[in-house]
Amino acid sequence: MAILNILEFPDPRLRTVAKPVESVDDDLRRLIDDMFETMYAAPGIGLAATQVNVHQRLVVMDLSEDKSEPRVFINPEFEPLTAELGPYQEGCLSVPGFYENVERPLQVRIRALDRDGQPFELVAEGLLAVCIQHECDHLNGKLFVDYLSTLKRDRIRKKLEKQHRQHG
Ligand code: QAP
Ligand code: CO
Repeated sequence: MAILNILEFPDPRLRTVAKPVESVDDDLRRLIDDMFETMYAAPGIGLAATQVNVHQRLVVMDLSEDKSEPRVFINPEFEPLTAELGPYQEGCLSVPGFYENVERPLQVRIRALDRDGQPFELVAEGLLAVCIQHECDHLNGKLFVDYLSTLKRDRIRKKLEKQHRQHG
């Protein structure tokens, strides 16, 4: 297994729209394992392939406290089940050190393929609903900072650019 490099805002590669996975094979499962290792090492609770510069529609997630609930979403899609929005303080491995409230639909239906290529469906609310929407945004080249004011986003961008200049 390997720990992969995580792209950081404002890297333009984070704006790439990912392509659907065409075949759920051993190569893809190796990538999935590397993404879990990368996410657990960070540590994080969700990681989209876009963040490791692989532009395929693939997300890994583990919302447990003890790495006991790994979840894989291949070609994930969601539809809001309610018009009601709620705030959640989001962070992102690609925006390290910054956390801001984002409003999203509170309940969504998720459809995806699992690591064997089998379709599954689930209804999510709470952190799972927030996280899948945040990760699906990555696959479409979108970041949580895009929901903030230009002022807040520019402040975050400048601080991260300065850090990148200081230590590569
Ligand atoms: C996305 O985020 C998420 O700033 C996953 O210094 C987050 O795993 C969805 C992390 C919150 C919903 C709610 C962030 C690690 C991890 C940082 C993450 C940091 C170190 C973020
Ligand atoms: Co993120």
